[in-house]
Amino acid sequence: MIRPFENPIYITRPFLPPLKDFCRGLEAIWENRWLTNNGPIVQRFTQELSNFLETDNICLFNNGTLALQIALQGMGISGEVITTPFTFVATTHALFWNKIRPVFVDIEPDYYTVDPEKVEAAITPWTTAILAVHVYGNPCKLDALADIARRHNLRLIYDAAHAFGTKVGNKPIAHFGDLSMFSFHSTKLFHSIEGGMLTFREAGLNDVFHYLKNFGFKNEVEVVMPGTNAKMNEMQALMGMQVLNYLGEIIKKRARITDLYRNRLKEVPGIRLVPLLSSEIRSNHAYMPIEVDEQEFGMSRDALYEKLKEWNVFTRRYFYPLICDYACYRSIPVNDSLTVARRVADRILTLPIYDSLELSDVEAICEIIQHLQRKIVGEPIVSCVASPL
Ligand code: T4K
Repeated sequence: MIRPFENPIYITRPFLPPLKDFCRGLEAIWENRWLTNNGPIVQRFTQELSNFLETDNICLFNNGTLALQIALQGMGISGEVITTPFTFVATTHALFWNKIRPVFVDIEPDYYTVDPEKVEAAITPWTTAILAVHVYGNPCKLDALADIARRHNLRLIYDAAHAFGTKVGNKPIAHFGDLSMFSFHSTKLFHSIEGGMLTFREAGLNDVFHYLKNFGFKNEVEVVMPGTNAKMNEMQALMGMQVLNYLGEIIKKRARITDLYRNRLKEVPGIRLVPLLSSEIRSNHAYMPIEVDEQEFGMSRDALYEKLKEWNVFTRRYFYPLICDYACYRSIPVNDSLTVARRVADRILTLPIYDSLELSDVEAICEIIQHLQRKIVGEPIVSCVASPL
C-alpha cells in the first residue's frame, strides 16, 4: 500500500561525509587558527580538484554566482552576450552586475541547452561572448558552439553549475570552452556547503581571478583592480575535500535512481523523458527532469506539482518562469520567439534525486504519479494507493 510519505521528500538532500571525519578536520582547523584567505585546506582542495580535473587553471570561490561574475569581469566581457533564458537566475545576474546586455535565444528540445543555430542568428557587432548552460548537467552542443565562437571570434563561457562530474569521451566537462563555472552549493551532487569554481583555458587569468576575489589586492600595498570578496573559507574547503572522496559512489547511486525513474515513467501517458545521452557522455545525474503534457497526462504540470505536495513530495519547476519573464528582466527586448523554451518552461518538473533517496521511495513516487494519471483518465488502479495527506 503506497501512503503519503511520513517525512517530506525534497527535490534534493545534500550528501554529508561521516560526522567524525568532518570533526577531525575541524580539529585541525582549530589547531591552525587559519579560517579563510587562502588557507592550507583551500590550497589542498584546489590541488585535489586540479588533479581530478586534469588542469592547473582553476580558482575557487565562496559561491558560483560570484565566480561567474568575476569570470566575466576578469575576461573583460562587455556589450552583448548571447545566452539562454532557461536557467537559474544567477546566470543572467552575473551579466547584469557587469553591465552586459543579455541576448536571450531559444533552447533545443532534447536536452534544453541553447540552440546553436539561434545563437549564430543573434550575433551582432556588439556580441562579445556566448554564455551557455549545461543545464541539468547535460553537455551543450559543444562542437557547434565552439565552431561558432571560433568563426565569429567570440569567447565561449559555460555555466557548468550543474555539471561537476560530467565527462565527455573521458574528458571532464571543464575542458570545453574558454571558461567554465561550477557551483558547489549544498543542493548540488558535489558541494562545499556553498562554493564555486572557475576552470579556464588561459593560464594568465589565474592571477586576475585571484586578485578579483580578494578585493583586487596584488600584495599588501597594491590594489590593481576593483575586486570584491569572494574567497572560499576553510570549512567550505574541508567539506568539499571530504565530499570529493565519495563522488563516484554518489553518481552511481544517482544513476540507479535515474534508471528506475526512466523505467517506471516511460510508459506513463503524457510524461516525456529526455532522450538517453550518447554513449560517449558520462552523465552526473544531477537532476531528473520530466515534461508533463497536460492533454495526454490529463493534468497540468502545475496541478501535478501541487498534487504531489499532498503526498509529501516536493518537486521543483526548474526552470520556470524563464529568466526574461522575471520582473527585473522583463524590459530587455527579446527578438527570438523562444518557442521551445516557453513550451518546456510550462511543462518541466524536476523530480527528487539524491544519493540517499531509497529506490523504494522512487518506486512510490512513480506509483503516485501513475495513480494520479490513471485516476484522471478513469482507468482501474492496479496498485493500492492510500489517500493523500
Ligand atoms: N547557474 C546555475 C545554472 C545554477 O543552477 C546556479 C544555482 C547558479 C548558477 C549559482 O550558483 P550558486 O551561487 O548557488 O553556487 C537552489 C540553489 O540555491 C542554487 O545553488 C541552484 N543553482 C538552484 C538551481 O537551486 P533554491 O532556492 O531552489 O534552493 P532551496 O533552498 O529551495 O533548496 C531546494 C531543496 O533542497 C530544499 O527544498 C530542501 C533541500 N535542501 C536545501 C538546502 C540548501 C536541503 O535538504 N538542505 C540544504 O542545506 O536554489
